[in-house]
Amino acid sequence: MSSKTIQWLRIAPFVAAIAVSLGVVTPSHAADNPYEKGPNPTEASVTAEKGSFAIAEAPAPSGASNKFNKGTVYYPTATDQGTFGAVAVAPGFTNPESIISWLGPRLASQGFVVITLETNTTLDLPESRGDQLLGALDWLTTQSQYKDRIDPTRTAVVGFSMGGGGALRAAEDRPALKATVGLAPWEPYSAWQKVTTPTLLIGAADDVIAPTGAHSEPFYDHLTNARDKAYLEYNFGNHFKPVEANATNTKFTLSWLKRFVDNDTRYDQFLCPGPSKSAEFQEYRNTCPLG
Ligand code: 9J3
Repeated sequence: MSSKTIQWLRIAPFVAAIAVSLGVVTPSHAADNPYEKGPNPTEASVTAEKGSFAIAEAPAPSGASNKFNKGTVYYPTATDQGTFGAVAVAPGFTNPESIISWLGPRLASQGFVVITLETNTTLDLPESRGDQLLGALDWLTTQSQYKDRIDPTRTAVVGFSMGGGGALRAAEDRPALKATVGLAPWEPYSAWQKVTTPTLLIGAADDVIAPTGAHSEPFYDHLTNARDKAYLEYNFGNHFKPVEANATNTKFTLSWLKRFVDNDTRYDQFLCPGPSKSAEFQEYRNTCPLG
């Protein structure tokens, strides 16, 4: 062995250590972001019916908490992936839980613990729905048998129609929420200046129950203190378009939750710059780049 080779062997471990500390060499696949879950997203993965995680579902029974009625919990079964963010989902006026049930498996299989709700009564107003969303998150993160799977500091709310108004009410009451999504949100009140949580709204041009000009659009305008916000409007479709189990609703809802509950910037590509006006979309307004 030449003396040059011996010299190299002596310093090699130090060179390697410096390379690792400079990030030149990645010792394992560990992500910089500890909250990041699942493989790199693609257009196919964000629009899919199922993500990469195996999930289980179980009832959140009536009587589990006096802060909400009951619902269903969907959760990734993996226990070697760290803790997951938690998401509560509420339906709208007169709706049973089933209208939003599709979001349970879609979101859970992408790496969230999700609770979908059957509201106290189907006639509850948005404020009550907001309280129920928060009550469900509190039960899920502190009392339920799923609590050890969850990071209680990373929670979000999603709602359809009066449930969407409820999601915004929840964000107004609890700034610690990491993300809010309103699907065809409905609420006569629209002074959302207190909301700081990043908020996504999805509306449809032919909605006469929660007309975008009276709900989503003023909501977007009045969310002046939201860290980030986005508004997607379908160019067609009635009140139920934003709660349809389709690729677009999945992509935007999932990407918003990934970006703000998991700090997962891999999903920025689906939100920013976002779609242009087209046959499908009347408009997309946003605060890109996302902060
Ligand atoms: O689906 C909804 O929650 C719409 C809200 C609504 O119809 O309010 C009427 C009182």
